[in-house]
Amino acid sequence: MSGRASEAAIDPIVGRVRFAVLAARFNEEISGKLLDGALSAFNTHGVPRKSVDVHWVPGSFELPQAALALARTRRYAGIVCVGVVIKGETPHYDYVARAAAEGIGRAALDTGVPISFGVITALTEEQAWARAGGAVGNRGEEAALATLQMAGWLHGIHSPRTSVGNKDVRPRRREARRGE
Ligand code: DLZ
Repeated sequence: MSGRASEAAIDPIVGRVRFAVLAARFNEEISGKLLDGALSAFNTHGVPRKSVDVHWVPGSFELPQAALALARTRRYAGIVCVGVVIKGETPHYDYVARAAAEGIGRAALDTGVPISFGVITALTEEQAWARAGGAVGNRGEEAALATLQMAGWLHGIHSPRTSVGNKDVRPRRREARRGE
């Protein structure tokens, strides 16, 4: 995913809501670049730095628990998780990457708060750098755009103008005016 998030979807929520970025400290030099990317994406779309809280956790394994805790506060319209998991000599990589992906998804489903997955899972450090603002983009920036789009979309489907409830009400009002 690249480019700008849909302005129509995002405009109604910007300036009125808060977001959070959760960053995993493991491989901090690289995850710091993902955090920068996420903050830059928010800024590009009119979300000022003061409307974004940044929280750090030790590693990507801890991202789901922290995301769930933040989502349950109901303070945030969306949360971005960033982390960097790099394959080592043991299967540890698989456990951490899988726990992060599944746990973040579950936290989003359980709470209804958009929580995006800006976690790089790379075979080498070089691959990770390429995805942290290098040749392949910035996964943190992309994740922030996804959170913005989901938050805007959720706002849209809950808006009274688009709800089925109003469509049902309008004909009844007309009927009432005609004395039916
Ligand atoms: C222990 C560990 C290892 C080996 N590798 C990574 C990694 O590549 N990326 C990452 O974000 N975290 C790693 N961790 C730390 C775990 O996420 C976690 O913090 C510890 O296992 C403690 O629960």
